[in-house]
Amino acid sequence: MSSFEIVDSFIAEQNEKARPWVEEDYEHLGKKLRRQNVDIDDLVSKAQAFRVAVPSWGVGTGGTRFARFPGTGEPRDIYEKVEDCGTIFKLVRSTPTVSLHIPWDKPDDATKLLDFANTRGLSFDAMNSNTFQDQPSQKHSYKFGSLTHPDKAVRQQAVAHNIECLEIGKALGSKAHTVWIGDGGNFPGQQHFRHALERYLESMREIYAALPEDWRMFIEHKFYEPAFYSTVINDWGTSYYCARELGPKAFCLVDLGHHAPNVNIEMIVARLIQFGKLAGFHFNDSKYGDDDLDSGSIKPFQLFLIFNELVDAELNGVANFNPAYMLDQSHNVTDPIESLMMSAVELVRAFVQAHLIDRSALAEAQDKCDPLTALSMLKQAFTTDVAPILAVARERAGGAIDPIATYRQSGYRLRKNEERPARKGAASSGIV
Ligand code: LRH
Ligand code: MN
Repeated sequence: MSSFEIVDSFIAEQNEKARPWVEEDYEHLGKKLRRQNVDIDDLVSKAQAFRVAVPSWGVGTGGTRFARFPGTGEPRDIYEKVEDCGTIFKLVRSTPTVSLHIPWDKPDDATKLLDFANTRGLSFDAMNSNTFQDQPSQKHSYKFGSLTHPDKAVRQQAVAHNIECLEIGKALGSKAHTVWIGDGGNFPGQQHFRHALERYLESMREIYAALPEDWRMFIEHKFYEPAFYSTVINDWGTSYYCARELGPKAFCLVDLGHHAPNVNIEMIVARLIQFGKLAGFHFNDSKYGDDDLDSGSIKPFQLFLIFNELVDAELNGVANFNPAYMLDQSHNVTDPIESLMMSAVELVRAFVQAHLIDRSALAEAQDKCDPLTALSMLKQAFTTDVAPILAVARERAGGAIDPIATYRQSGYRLRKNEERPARKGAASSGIV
């Protein structure tokens, strides 16, 4: 049975329905922006150039330790995950890369998988290792850690797994490797803080030595979970120290959900940009812990402020500034494809709004110690409805003016439900 896909003619047909409001709103916004000496078409080009990677583990339904409520037509293997990533890319046009997680996505035939992805206009972004779960055939358990485990044999096993990820990534054309470890302790005294970090660096130096010349290594910090008392790579400071220690190919990745509530993440971003060590992002949103909620769904102003720092660095030609943008979310109660599309749109929205900031007026207000004028420069941009720009950017790139409506109208999920009967013992494809 051939697998159903949304064809370009169907997207064009749906776009016809939405065209009247887009053209009217686009023209109106164009006039408004012209008064600010802003060329709306220039912003459309910027929106079209924006790119964010989709996490393979994001297209399956996620869950919590309490429960997972599987959706219909769930992807059952890496090919169906890539197929769904292809559908997202077809509709929103800003997600041409997929970030894989090993061993969840370990391909039997890397070349076959690469062809399958390329046929859908996709390529592979940063690889992700997994030493936070024990695999059935594994010799040593990661219960008490992986790259920082007191037992050298366990550390060596974790190092070997990361090097295997590099080999798979090389075959798939990836150019970066993300290392997040859950290593830490649940009790005071359980871990020697300094020794654990020394063991981390010893292990990471071996992985770094195996990194191909043109690759980057991304260190991902997280303040807690799965360890609930101490975490070895708990904050950006520790990550930055390690990236400096490891060398020029090591950088610090900022997962938005990996910070204590109310931490000023946009300031951490500014620091890592200034220090030339910003790897990029795992975008998501959260209210309490590492909730992995949809980007821009809880704190859209924070997302905008983060993009304000990124656009400022881009416009000022900061050296070494080449951040990798990825989504890292868990979709427990929505259709993952809809959530990922909406999240990708929210990132482009924040990016375009950050390009609307009158930066000379902002700098003047900052130099004149005029905080309210400074804030109003940001708020003016943040409160500008750029939806027409985002819609035109998608449409000019062959995508959908209204991705969610077009996706729902297509009946894609129902068709996948017919094509993807549940497989006995198939592992869940989302984060649980
Ligand atoms: C850890 C994390 C990490 C991934 C995992 C799926 O919380 O953010 O980036 O490996 O989620
Ligand atoms: Mn992450």
